[in-house]
Amino acid sequence: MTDTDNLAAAADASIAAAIAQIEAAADLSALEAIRVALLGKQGSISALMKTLGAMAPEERQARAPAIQALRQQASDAIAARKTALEGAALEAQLAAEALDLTLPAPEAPRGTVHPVSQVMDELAEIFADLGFAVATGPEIEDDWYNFTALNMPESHPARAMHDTFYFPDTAPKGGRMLLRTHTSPVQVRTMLAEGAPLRIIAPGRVYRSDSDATHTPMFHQVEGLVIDRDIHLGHLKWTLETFLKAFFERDDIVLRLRPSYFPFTEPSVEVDVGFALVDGRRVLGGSGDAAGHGWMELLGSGMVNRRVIEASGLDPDEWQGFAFGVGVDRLAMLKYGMDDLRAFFDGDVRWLGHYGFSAFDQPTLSAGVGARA
Ligand code: 2U9
Repeated sequence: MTDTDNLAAAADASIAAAIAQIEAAADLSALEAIRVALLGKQGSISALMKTLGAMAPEERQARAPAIQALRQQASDAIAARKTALEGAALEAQLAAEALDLTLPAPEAPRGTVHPVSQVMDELAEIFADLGFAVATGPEIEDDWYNFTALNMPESHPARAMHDTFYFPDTAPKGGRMLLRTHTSPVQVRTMLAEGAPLRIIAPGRVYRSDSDATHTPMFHQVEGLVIDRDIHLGHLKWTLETFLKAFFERDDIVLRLRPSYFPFTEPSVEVDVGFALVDGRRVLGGSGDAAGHGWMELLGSGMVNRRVIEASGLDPDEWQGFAFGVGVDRLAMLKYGMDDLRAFFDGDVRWLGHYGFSAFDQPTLSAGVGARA
């Protein structure tokens, strides 16, 4: 017998063993290991194929069909085993993931969306329609962003009026760390990061050391900021009117602007909304000057002080803007008829069950932002 005869005989014997091994492969990775051992670059059948190259042409002609048949047999057996294993794996998965469609539906979820979250979603929806993006920032601030950049230097009396919660640590810029007393530092950060023009609202939690029936140490604000060229008070009034009409879903909302003072705006205006007394309850709408009507202070606003524009990295001769601020909790109470602010933060599931919203009630302008299903 020649060397090749020996090799072929050995191969014949081992192919039977190999096929037995293939058929016994328990899973796809065991099968792959066998494939590599037989048909891989260093595999035994590949080695046999290489012997063909060294043979004389007549011998090669004689031997080649058997060797190629061997390779074919092995690869057919591997393919067949692979199909069988994959089928079994799928069957097992289907059996494990079977759903019993005759089971009763799970109990409806009982969680609700807190009115503050609902109102924040409504605000985002209304202002998105006016081209405003939502901006957020840290609740732990340093006094430069919270005060100094907003035209309240160290000695400014307004700082004392904010009842600030200070941390014992010192801020990176040397000032003090604090819990933000308003969301205004978000606008400063956004102007510094993005420049102008800009249209943003900044909703979020703010903190003041103040606690009674109408004040909680943490509450929610939304502030708005528009920075562009040639912005004036008319833009401010139109924007607030459009926002409040959409939010309260009434076309007869009337605003009254009164001169006021805030360090970060100049001129500053407080905004009152007209209401009617209906059965002793205040219902927003109509002029506050009509008989049986009155004015309710709702928002603070004004043209952004040029010193604030400067501190935020912009040229106040080129860029102007208006800003406003309003309490989100207050907006929620007015719109949804809640009378005790403290209940907002009690986490009482009965209150949430009563005043909360379904997660499926996404506010949309087309359906009325506060529509309940
Ligand atoms: C920048 C410039 C100006 C935001 C403003 C008010 C007026 C205001 C109060 C309303 C009720 C706070 O929640 S509240 O107690 N807010 O009166 N806020 S103007 O002015 C800004 C903000 C950021 C850069």
